[in-house]
Amino acid sequence: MKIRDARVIVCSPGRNYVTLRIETRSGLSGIGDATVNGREMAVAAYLRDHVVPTLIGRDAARVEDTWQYLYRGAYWRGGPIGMAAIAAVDVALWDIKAKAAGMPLYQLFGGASREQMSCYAHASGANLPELLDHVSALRAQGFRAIRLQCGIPGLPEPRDSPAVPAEHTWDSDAYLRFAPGMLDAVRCAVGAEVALLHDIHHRLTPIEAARLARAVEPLNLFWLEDPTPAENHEVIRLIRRASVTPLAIGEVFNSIHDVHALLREQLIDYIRVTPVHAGGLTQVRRIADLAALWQIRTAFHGASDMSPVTFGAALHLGRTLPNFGIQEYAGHPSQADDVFPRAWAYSDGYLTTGEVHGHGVDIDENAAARFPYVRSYLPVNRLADGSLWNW
Ligand code: KDG
Ligand code: MG
Repeated sequence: MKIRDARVIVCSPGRNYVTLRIETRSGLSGIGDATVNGREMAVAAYLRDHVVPTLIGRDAARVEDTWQYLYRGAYWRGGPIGMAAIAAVDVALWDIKAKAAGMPLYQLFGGASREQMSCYAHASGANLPELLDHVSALRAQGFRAIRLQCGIPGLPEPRDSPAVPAEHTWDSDAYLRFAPGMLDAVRCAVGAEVALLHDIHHRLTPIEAARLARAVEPLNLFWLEDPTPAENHEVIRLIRRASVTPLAIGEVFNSIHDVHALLREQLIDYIRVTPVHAGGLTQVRRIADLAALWQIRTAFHGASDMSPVTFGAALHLGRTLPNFGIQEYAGHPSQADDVFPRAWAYSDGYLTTGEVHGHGVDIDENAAARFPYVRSYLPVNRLADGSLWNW
């Protein structure tokens, strides 16, 4: 099963996605996602210029060896760009392996532990009434777990510009005055049984995060996410000592080495890595197994910049894991439906993999060509004094 060709497809059906297709001489092909939001062309170039030339003629069946070859062979290990490139190759090779075996991918990982994966949706609003309306709409679609994000009263409107990152204003004091009441208002509106989540997006100091986690304890949140910048794990100890509100961290991690201290010290309850940014299924399986030692469950990152291909991969893995927790599901732009035909589906609060061989997601390259790449950036945050903060 030698690799005949590999090509990178960059498209923008409502937002940018980078996809790698690998074709074998036997006629099988598989695809993987390499999207790094806001830095798409860097990973596309990494794949085109440095990875694809080394793949031609390799045995597509050697998934682990190819992972090691690209990881060790680069010498410069880790990082979002290199690991997303490895992930795209890895997921495409797993896709081919499962197609060659004539099986849906979850069968190669030991078979189903569950039939469907519970998931959470995103509710947001410029203000509390808008947020509550969004929550009601999601409840009507069957979601039983909802992430809550809300505009903070008194902060200026974001300054948008098409050419450079939008500039938002951040004020941790205003946020901390508002957030507990906002979460309480939703809890009162939906009752005790709906799982409520909130993402702090790396914006607080350790002591601020500890205060918030303690203040919202009576609300029985499903989790608080990314309370502080992700680089320093030691500060999570302070939050842990202050509160038993569950914590979810890890969407920006690329490596098993980024997670093991958090897992070993039981500083988190949910690990948020995703196949695309953490080196594909080969490494994320290892991370999930390591997490299981401390009863830490998975919550693979599933914002809309994770392409439908990453969802296919994540759901097949989630279907097998004993410590699957929940899958984030923020949805995709409707234009992506034509570009990425897929077997996975949402219904009544759950996601299913489907039974198509491989990971069940394909890319229609003609449809993709109708949506050329559009340069775009994530926003940045500034404090009132003009200095930069974490967005
Ligand atoms: O590209 C950045 C997004 O994926 C991120 O802002 C979404 O934090 C996020 C989440 O929890 O989905
Ligand atoms: Mg997040």
